[in-house]
Amino acid sequence: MSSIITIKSIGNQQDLVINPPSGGLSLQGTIKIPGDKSISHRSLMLGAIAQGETTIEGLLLGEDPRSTAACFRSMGAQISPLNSQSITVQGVGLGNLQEPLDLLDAGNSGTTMRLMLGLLASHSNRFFCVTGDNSLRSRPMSRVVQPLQQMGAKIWGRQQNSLAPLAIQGQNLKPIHYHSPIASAQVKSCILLAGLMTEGKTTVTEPALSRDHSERMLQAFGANLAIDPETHSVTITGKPTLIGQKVVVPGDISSAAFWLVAGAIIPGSELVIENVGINPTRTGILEALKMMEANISLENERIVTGEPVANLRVKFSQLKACTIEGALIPRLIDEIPILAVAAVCAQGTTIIKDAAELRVKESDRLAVMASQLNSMGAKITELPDGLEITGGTPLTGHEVDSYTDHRIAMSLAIASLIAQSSTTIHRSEAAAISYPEFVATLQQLIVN
Ligand code: SPQ
Repeated sequence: MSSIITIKSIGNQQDLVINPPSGGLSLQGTIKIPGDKSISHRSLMLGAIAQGETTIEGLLLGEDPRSTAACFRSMGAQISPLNSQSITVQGVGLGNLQEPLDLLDAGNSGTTMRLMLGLLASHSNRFFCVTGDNSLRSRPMSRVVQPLQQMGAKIWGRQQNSLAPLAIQGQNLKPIHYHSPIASAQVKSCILLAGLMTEGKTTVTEPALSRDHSERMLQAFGANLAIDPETHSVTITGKPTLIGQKVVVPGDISSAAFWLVAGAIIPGSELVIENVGINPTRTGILEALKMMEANISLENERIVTGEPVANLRVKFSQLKACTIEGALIPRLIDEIPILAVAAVCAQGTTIIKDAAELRVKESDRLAVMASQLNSMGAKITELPDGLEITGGTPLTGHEVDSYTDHRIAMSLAIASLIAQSSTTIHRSEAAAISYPEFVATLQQLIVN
């Protein structure tokens, strides 16, 4: 490691120290990024409940998919060790998940817990207990427990069955039409997975379109879905035969986002990020950065097993403030922490609103980004549902904390690259949830 980047281990925790040279640095190079986290979870889950073998190329080897794999192994699916880019899953067949002998531990992963709940609640005559780490045990589960209860599910937990640990007595469920108050792929996917096991047609309508990886993959595995794009509604017909598939996981645009912003804000930078998933339900980050006048181009656009993919080239340019709101929010929800870093470097005042969901992620991402970037000299005012960021003030190195949130850890690392002195990011090991190679890639790209 160069003297610009140092890692200090304290027990299980890591401090990442970033000390940019006085003359500044730039980032240059061509990189690959890890597999898409959302698609990785879904490929493991659908592989586990399908008949026969599923092969997965490019699975994210991060902590969150490891939690999903461990849960489904303990319910009978055979999943090869997550130590290579090529994984095989021998599925148990729809309805055949076994009752696990112990707790199902979703770790830090909201996707694992919420999607899995739809499957567990609909496996009759079996009992399950699900839990997670400190962060996940404080995240709201009522958003999936309530619709599942409307289908007839029996679920118990703390605070009116809204917090994990949750106990589930599986039932034969009845189909419903659920109008979700929030645009959430986890809510939508949970209900669709419960609908898989339920006789008849189960429909979910959401106020704006959330990521549609579940819909795409369910159809590829043989489920019968009807999608109405005008009303943001999806209907699943229960009890299909699901057959194992070959899945190729594209690179995660949420991980690419750190490099898109780094390349855009650090003078002299030019980066090519290969094989990035550009599913339109995920490309809000590209639209937001375009509004900010970032210099980003898409190259070699193609379709890989049903998902659009491209190489992304980014070059430094002076960014301008913009407003990010409305239906764009669900299409860039996980990129708002790193967009806040972009806004700190933009001319003018950027407004982010309609993003109250960020308060119930792995951390309260609005409060944490505002407090941590302000401690480095940024001018950010927290709004109830967003942030108001006045750009153009130089950042100074400081001690900051990830609050054990992977996206915060990596966003603060990118902010540290433009600070005028050394920054220490406490609990930076959180990055391994979605991007284990983040620091190594950063190291590879630095030119000074
Ligand atoms: O899985 P988890 O912990 O909820 O992860 C996050 C993330 O930042 O990686 C959110 F904290 O991503 C969610 C995302 O915010 C992953 C996801 C999915 O795969 O379905 C959907 C989004 O959440 P939601 O609540 O909007 O459905």
